Amino acid sequence: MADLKSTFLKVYSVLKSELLEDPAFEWSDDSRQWVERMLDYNVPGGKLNRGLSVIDSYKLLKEGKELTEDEIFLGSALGWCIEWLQAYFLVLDDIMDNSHTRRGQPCWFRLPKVGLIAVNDGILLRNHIPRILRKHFSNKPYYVDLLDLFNEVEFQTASGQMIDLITTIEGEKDLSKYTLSVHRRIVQYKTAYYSFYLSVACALLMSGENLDKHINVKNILVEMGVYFQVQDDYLDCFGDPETIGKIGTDIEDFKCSWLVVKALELSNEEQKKVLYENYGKTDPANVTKVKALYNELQLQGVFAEFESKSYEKLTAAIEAHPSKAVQAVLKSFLGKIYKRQK
Ligand code: DMA
Ligand code: MG
Ligand code: MG
Ligand code: MG
Repeated sequence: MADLKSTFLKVYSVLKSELLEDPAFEWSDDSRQWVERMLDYNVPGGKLNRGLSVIDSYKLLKEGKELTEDEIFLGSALGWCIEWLQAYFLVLDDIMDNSHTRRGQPCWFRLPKVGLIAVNDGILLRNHIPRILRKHFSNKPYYVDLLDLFNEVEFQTASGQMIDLITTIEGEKDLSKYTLSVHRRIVQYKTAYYSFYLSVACALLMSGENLDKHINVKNILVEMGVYFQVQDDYLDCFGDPETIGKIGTDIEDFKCSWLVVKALELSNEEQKKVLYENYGKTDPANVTKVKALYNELQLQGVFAEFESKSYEKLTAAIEAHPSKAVQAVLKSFLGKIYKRQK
């Protein structure tokens, strides 16, 4: 495992060097240095779960057959494309969510020299993906499917982000709109496709599979993604910022978080009034009142129950799948996130 990770990180250096060799930066060292610093700051510093899962999944699909060096490189390159996609979305997400820290350091746009240049950096990160794919996959029979997959998943994620953001528009804040079905729609789109389906879909394409034949796998992964984002919503309030590497902003941002949806469900009229008066305000005194209400409603326990129910349901769905290899892929994913603290 440690070995897989170090191989994976070596592939990052290769891909980075290739991107930095672009004629776009030929005339200026400053620009090359900017991109290098921007990549190092935003791409490799996360848990790398999504990226590593491509190789993991591919291995399981090959049912124990030793992978060639070429296969390891290609699987890693696809894994990095997912990490690049994630970096692109996070750089922009932190601006839009007005966040302060990410992965234990200030958000990229918070650096005094960066500011809103981060918007263009996000666009650059996004444009690196098709360059990596063209360089390493243009001779593969599944190249077009790969491009189509990344485009589709990017569209889904951006659509989820849009729904997440327009529910918080100033002057139209309305807690009565926040239901479990609105929450589900947001998180399915903003998180599940890119965080769960994409890695497995990449591994399936590399194995020569047709994605249209794996709708069931996709559905299970989307459910897992929804569960993962509920964990993210939970950790935003109840997680340890030191451990998760970011400081929560969902209450201040009036987000349609799983916690506020549950709180609305469980509140009496008086408690609802507290939510309506304090949710979505930046003043720490308001935030404290919302958190106190979450505690009063024992949302930690409600979440723990949701977590074990989700685990049971997902395990049952996985075990109903006809292929043992696919089961192994899905179980490995679930094992990585169950009861995660970060
Ligand atoms: C993030 O949702 C979704 C994407 C596509 C980046 P979020 O704002 O809850 O994420 P985080 O808690 O990491 O800022
Ligand atoms: Mg965010
Ligand atoms: Mg967000
Ligand atoms: Mg969050």
